[in-house]
This record gives sequence, structure tokens and C-alpha cells, in this order.
Amino acid sequence: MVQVEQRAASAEDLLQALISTRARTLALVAELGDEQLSRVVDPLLSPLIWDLGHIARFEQRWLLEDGAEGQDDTYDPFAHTRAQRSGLSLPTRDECIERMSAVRELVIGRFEQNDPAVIELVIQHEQQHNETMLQLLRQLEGYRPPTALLEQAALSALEPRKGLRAAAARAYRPGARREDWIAFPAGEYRIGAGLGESFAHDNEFGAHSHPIAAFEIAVQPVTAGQYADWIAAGGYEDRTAWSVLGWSWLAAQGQSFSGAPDGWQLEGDTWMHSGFGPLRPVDLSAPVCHINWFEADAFARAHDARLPTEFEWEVGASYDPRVGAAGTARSHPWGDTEWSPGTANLDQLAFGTLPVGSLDQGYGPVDMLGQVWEWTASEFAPYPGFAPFAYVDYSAPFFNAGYRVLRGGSWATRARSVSNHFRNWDRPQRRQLFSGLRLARDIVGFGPA
Ligand code: AVJ
Ligand code: FE
Repeated sequence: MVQVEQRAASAEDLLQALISTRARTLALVAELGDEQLSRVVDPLLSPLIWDLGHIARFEQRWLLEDGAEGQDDTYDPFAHTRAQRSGLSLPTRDECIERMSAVRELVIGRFEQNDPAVIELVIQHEQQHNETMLQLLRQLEGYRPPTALLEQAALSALEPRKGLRAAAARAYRPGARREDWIAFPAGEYRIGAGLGESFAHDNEFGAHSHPIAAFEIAVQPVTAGQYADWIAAGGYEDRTAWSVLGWSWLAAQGQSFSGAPDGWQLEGDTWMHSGFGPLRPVDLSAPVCHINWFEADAFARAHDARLPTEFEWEVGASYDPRVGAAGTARSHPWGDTEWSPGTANLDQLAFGTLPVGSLDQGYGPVDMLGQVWEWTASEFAPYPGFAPFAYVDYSAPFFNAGYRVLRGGSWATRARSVSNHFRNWDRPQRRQLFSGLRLARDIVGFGPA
């Protein structure tokens, strides 16, 4: 087994995380039957039962076997596209859950024999599939947050603390040139995860110095209200705002396309949506969600701005005015400590976005972690010195293949599996993920401090 030198959690913490991660996976589907678990809801997403079987298969492969794919390719994501997976012979709900527990029992039996970093990979893999499952659950007719999870949410301190965050942002903006932006001088910034820090995926290593020209980044993500204003102003008809590929994506959408984020529909002059609850007005004060890269890019251009590069985004998230712009190594916007419910809208239990800046998260831009994934200008590509870690197909097959990087996690991301250096990626036309944007701009003539 590959050994990677990184600070691993204690055995006790890993065991606890395996158990609580499984509890969450099962809680999400607790109220669903065989028909819903095997239903094709969106050709871009696997039937839920495939995700469940794949979670168990992945755990078996990495923690019970030697990491080889094995004979049966039912749960090999490269062997069957998501659209094809409903045609596979998949288990019933009971069979699948039985299989998941059988694997888990064996894993616990030989817990000490595995590399902690690989156990962490397995935990994070299951958590990542939770988010994919939530992408489907949003679209599953009649799905509501399970009672047990709502009770858990009520117990946690996930209470929006409106106003507090915005005040903090105002108090700490030494580099800011304007109310709504935070400026960074040109310089060499530290990007990526270093060995000896907390867990990171292969594509986040290693920490390296990256030259960045002067830029400014928006204090908050673009809200649904700002996006609705752009739609009303004719954003989807204004060809000049769109990239060539974006405009052809738009032209290829059928007559029924509403010219709005995925799931939005007009009722009178109110934008409504329905995931995880009844049809209700979109919260205009929350970040816009379910837009693709083309839409994010067009919105930015229409506002005399652009998407940040993933490096600018990482600098913005790590910003600490107390140490200046160079102090950009922090793992989370609030510091190097773990997430807790008041720090960011992560970990799923909000079952949606909150008004921007509701939670007290750090010193710089608000809502960098949680709420919505933020599209960046960057294509997914390896960092200098990239080496695949353990799961060779985690990142490498997706490099330089037209995927765009998203940063920061969404409300549907488990807190353990995201940080300032975490990199997600998807195709520029995809809208099923919990994705929005934040603006950035060049600054001319703002040199090293
Ligand atoms: C990192 C979210 C892009 O879902 O394709 C899950 C995560 N990799 N199983 C994906 C993943 C293998 C991956 N993303
Ligand atoms: Fe997977």
C-alpha cells in the first residue's frame, strides 16, 4: 500500500468518522424504497442504489483488498457511464445495505492494518458520494429532508447570525479599495497543501509558490437577487456577454429552457424553485445556485469582471489581515481549526443556501467555504510535481480534459472533505451541482506591498 506522509487523524477519530459518515449516508435515503433508489432521475446522475453499492465496493477495494479494481466491474465508474448504470444488474435496497454492513464489519475487524491516509480517502469518498446523491435527491419528486436529519439540524448550532459577519468583514479590510472588494497586491503566494498538514488529495499537493498579478475579489458570492436582476436586464439575450462556447451551449437548449438557473421557474414575476421542499420563492439574498460555468462566466463579463482563477480564490479564502497578504497558508477561512456549525454553511443539514454572510466565518471574503461551490476560470490541471496517491484514477484521468475547477464546497458538502486547498471539477455545461460564483477583477498598477 502506498504510504503518504501526511498528518493523519488518530485511529479513534478515523473509526468515529467511518461510523458517522455511514450513518449520514443511510439517513439521507432512510425514507426511500426500492423504486426510488433505482429510479433514473437525471441521465447525468447514477441511480442512488449504484452510489450505495459503489461506496461499499470502494471500501472493500481499498481497505480489504489490495486496491485492484477486481473482476466484477458493476461499480467501476470508468466501465459504465452514469446514464448506463440503470441497465446494470443492481441489488435491492436490503441486499445493498446488507453488503455495505458486511464490508464494514470486516474493515473494523482489521482496522489497525490499514494506512490511516487510505482510511481517510475512503471516508472522504463516501462523503463525496453523499453530495452526488443530494444532487439527485434535489430532483427526486416529493423528497423531503428526512425527519432524523432535521432533528439533528435543530440540535446543532446552525443558526444564521445575520449582520455579524458583515460587520466583521468591514472591520478587517486593510487592503480593500472599495466596500465590496478585497484587493491583493501582485506577488508570490503559497498555493496547495503541504506534507505534514491535514489530509489532502493527490491533486492538492504539493504546496508551491505561485506568482499572481494584482487582483481584487468580491467580498461575497453573487446572490440570487443580483442574478435575477441580470436575467431581467436581458443577460441571456446579450450575446456580447457570452463566450463562443457558452453562446452555443445556450443556443442548443430547447424551447422549454427558461434562461435561468436550473430549477428556477417564474410565477408572475417571482422566481420559484422546489428542491427539498414545496415550490417556494427563491431566496434572493442567498448565493445563486445551479448555474454552469458558461453562465457564471457570462454574468461576470456582463459586470465588468471575470471569474477568479483557482489560485486567486485560494488566496482570498486564506486571507488573514493580521499577517498580511503573504499569510495564506491557513486550511480554512477561520484558521486551522475544524469546522463547527457557526463557521460556514457546510455539512448538509441546512438543506439549502442561507442569506450571504449569515455565518461568522473568518476575516476576509465571506462564504468562501460552504453555501455554493464557486466556479473558477481555471482548467483542472496538475500542480508541479504531481504524483498520484493510492487511487490513481482519482484525479489524473481528468487533468487537461476540459474540466473547470470549483472551490469552497457547498451546503451539501461534508465539512471534513473540504478546505481552502480542496479542488473540485466538472464540465462547464453542468448545472446539477450546487454551483454559483464570485467575481474577481484585475487591478492595474498595484504592485508588491
Ligand atoms: C471530486 C467530485 C469530481 O464525483 O467525480 C467520487 C469525486 N471520485 N468517486 C466525482 C469522486 C470518485 C469526484 N469529484
Ligand atoms: Fe466514487
